[in-house]
Amino acid sequence: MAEYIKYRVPAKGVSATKGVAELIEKAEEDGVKTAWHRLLEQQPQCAFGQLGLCCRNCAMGPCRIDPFGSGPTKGVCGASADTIVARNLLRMIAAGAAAHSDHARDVVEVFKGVAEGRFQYYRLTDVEKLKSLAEALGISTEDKDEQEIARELAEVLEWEFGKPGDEPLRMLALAPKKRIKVWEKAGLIPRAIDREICECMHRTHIGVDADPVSLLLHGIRTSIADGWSGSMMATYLSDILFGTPKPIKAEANLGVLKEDYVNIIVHGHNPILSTKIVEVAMSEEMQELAKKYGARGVNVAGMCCTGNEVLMRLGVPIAGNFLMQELAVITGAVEAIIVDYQCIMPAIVDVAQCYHTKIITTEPKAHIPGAIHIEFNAEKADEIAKEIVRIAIENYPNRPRDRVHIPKHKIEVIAGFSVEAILEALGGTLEPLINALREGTIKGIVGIVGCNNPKIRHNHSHVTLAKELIKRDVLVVGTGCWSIAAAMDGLMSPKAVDLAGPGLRKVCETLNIPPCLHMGSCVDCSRILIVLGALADALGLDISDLPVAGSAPEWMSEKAVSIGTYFVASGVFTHLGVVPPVMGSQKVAKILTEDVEDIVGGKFYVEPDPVKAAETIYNVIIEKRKKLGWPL
Ligand code: XCC
Ligand code: SF4
Repeated sequence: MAEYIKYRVPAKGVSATKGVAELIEKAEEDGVKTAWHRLLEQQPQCAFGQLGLCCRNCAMGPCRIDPFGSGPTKGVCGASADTIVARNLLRMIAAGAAAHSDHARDVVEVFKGVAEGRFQYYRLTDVEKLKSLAEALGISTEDKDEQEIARELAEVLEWEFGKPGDEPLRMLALAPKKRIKVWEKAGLIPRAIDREICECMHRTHIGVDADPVSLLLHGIRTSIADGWSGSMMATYLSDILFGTPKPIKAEANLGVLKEDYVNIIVHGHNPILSTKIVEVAMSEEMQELAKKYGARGVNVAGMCCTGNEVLMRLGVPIAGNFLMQELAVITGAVEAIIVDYQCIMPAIVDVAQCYHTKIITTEPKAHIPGAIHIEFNAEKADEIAKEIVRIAIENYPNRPRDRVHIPKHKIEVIAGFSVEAILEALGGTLEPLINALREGTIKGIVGIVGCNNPKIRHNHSHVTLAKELIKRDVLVVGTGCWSIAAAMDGLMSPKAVDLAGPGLRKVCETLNIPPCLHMGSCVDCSRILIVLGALADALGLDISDLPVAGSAPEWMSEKAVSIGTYFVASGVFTHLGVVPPVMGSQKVAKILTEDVEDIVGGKFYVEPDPVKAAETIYNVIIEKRKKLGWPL
């Protein structure tokens, strides 16, 4: 079903990642549209929407505020630009926090099933971590076996979502005391995760909260519930179930697809499914079955964050990040893409119709018309995974051999830098890192996270920002699609130390780590929070005093809005490379980029140019060092 391509994409300039341009060209030859093509068709995009000035929260609307002041200044209900912009942003935070936390809920459910002995295909892998989390939450572990501890922990964590009353979230026990004080003072302590998200929806209903300040403060509270509880739980429990990541070698970019193998891609976010697919696909039985169908075996590769999950723990190669999901199909060499949820473009089903790729959805809450739906459940995990892998293998003979093109590019990546792994690299204590920071061998640490966005050059801001920072002796850590971009650019290979400044280089060589550390998937931004908290505690400081910053240079998802907000809430100076839809209200823009700092010690900073952003971020780090009296 080739489509008429009205607007061609200038393929050469579109991406900083090797192999992307040639596949966009192939797409056009094959008559297939990608996100880049559809973005062109969307032009001009609605300016009211870009400014955040459009409201359709009730049926008296939709209402739009004229940014130039000559048209309406209020919606039908009287809502001002400030109210509308703040309400829209709050809904974005709510959706992002909901996505992370509902993912966490799914992991908690499996964890609970394992604790109760109901799910034979999963087990408690990292018992140390289980115990340390239980103890941190005040659950005594003495004289209890691991199942018992897990059962008690599961119960506490389940209540995080919907517990009644005003007691703070239990997971906040992992946050530094100084931070808690800041949040207490500002009335930002989240109660239950679902409650905060629900309250976002309530406050933004017509005729409830009209004050941008109180709306945004609730957004901050909701994001804290996401970062320090929802996402944090997803990370901790995934580690307990599947093992805490350790440095592991793998490969990145579309060149990890193999010409004469059955290629399966796992895409989405939840490791509960993807880990099983990998295990089953790698089994003797499935490898043999693939041979029967004329392939040399089965090859599994990851995409987006579930790709990060299996890369970090199992060394599964990663084929690409968000904007490369369609390109993977366009190679013509992928038998199946198996998805769970989040960041799955419905378009992959359309693209797949032009090739032979089967798109298999697995989640009751994520169906895509035109895909094969095989519902996953933890009780029958292995059987279902086998059924899915078999479909992929049986599809191998249908590969359109004359239309296969796998770009040659792939590169070595060292992933798996969990907090525990970083500590181990440091010899068991934070001391060497603290000394390096204090002496100025490393000037600071920046966490770069987030998506791709076809509005800007694919992966260019991700890698440029990272390179600009490491050459200034700033250690870069990160997650999500950033980490895949950095991996594909070679920034996570030991050779990347050549790009680091002399101080960072020395540290990396001593510790045998790359200058950019892969800390995992989107929910693993929580690992960054833990590192920041531990550094602050060890130094007797608050996170907002540390020479650190955050960045989402190419963000697009609502989850990224929630992450950015909880970084700010945690006291971090946070850069956004894509302008958020708040410019329709000077007041909201000022609160987010200035005033909020007085309340939580962090703030947003918007700069599309990654080189300029690096300079500003570096200057902020230097300012923080000055205040601490550390050498510059
Ligand atoms: Fe999605 Fe996590 Fe964004 Fe990538 S980075 S596009 S959210 S996969 Ni989180
Ligand atoms: Fe318009 Fe107010 Fe309804 Fe929004 S809530 S659509 S601004 S009337």
